Amino acid sequence: EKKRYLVGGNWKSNGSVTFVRDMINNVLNKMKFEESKLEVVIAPMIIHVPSAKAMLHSHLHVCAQNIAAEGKKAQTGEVKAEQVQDFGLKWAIVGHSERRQHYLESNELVAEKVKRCQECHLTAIVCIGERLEEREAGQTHDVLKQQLDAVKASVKDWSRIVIAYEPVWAIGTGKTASPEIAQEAHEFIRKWIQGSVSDAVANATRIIYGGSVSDANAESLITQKDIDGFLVGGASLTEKFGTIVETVN
Ligand code: G2H
Repeated sequence: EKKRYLVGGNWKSNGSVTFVRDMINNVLNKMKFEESKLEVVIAPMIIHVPSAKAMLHSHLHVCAQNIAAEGKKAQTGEVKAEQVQDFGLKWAIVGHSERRQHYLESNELVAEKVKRCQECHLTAIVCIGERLEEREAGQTHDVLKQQLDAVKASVKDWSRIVIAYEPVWAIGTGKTASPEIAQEAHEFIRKWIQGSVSDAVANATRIIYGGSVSDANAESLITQKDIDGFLVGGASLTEKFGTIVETVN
């Protein structure tokens, strides 16, 4: 039985007041899809979250791009899971490779953030993926296993976890993983869940692909057995996102 697909638009640090308004009115609110088959979430920069939430049709969910780890009371510049929850959001991206790379987020820190999401009933889109040199050294499975092992203890409710496989070498580079490479990694992740959690959770958990997803490659990826949706970066800033959503639907 096929689970509900998930497509996320990760706007990263892009967009302006005008962009947000136009993208929502001209593209996102015009998309047609079957909610029973597909869930769509949009992750704007935090400063645009309130206006996006007010403008988006209610079947499009707003997602935080990041949340604070457990910390001292005062954390200048951070947004806590409680505040994301208080604002009425139900989703957060955690452990994106750009944060792992540029903000030195370790597997342990990502695990803390996953825990915070669980405590605040946010569904976490947990990003994992190997770097080019790791793939070339044949370490892909080891890296994915370490990233998954690290978050395991943080998760009590697997229904609020989505795994995003995002090979770092395919992010924003225009190099998509081939459907075969992506499927192979997704199958490995599903088997990890089976072995580390349970068969039922492995079957129910959505494993989505991210890394230069476009209107041109969405079809060949989504037809793979273990690909349950996408996390879209660059293409989510354009009308191509609507085409990707239609393709998945
Ligand atoms: C991967 C992806 C979105 P892009 O980071 O998370 O971005 O589609 O631009 O490669």
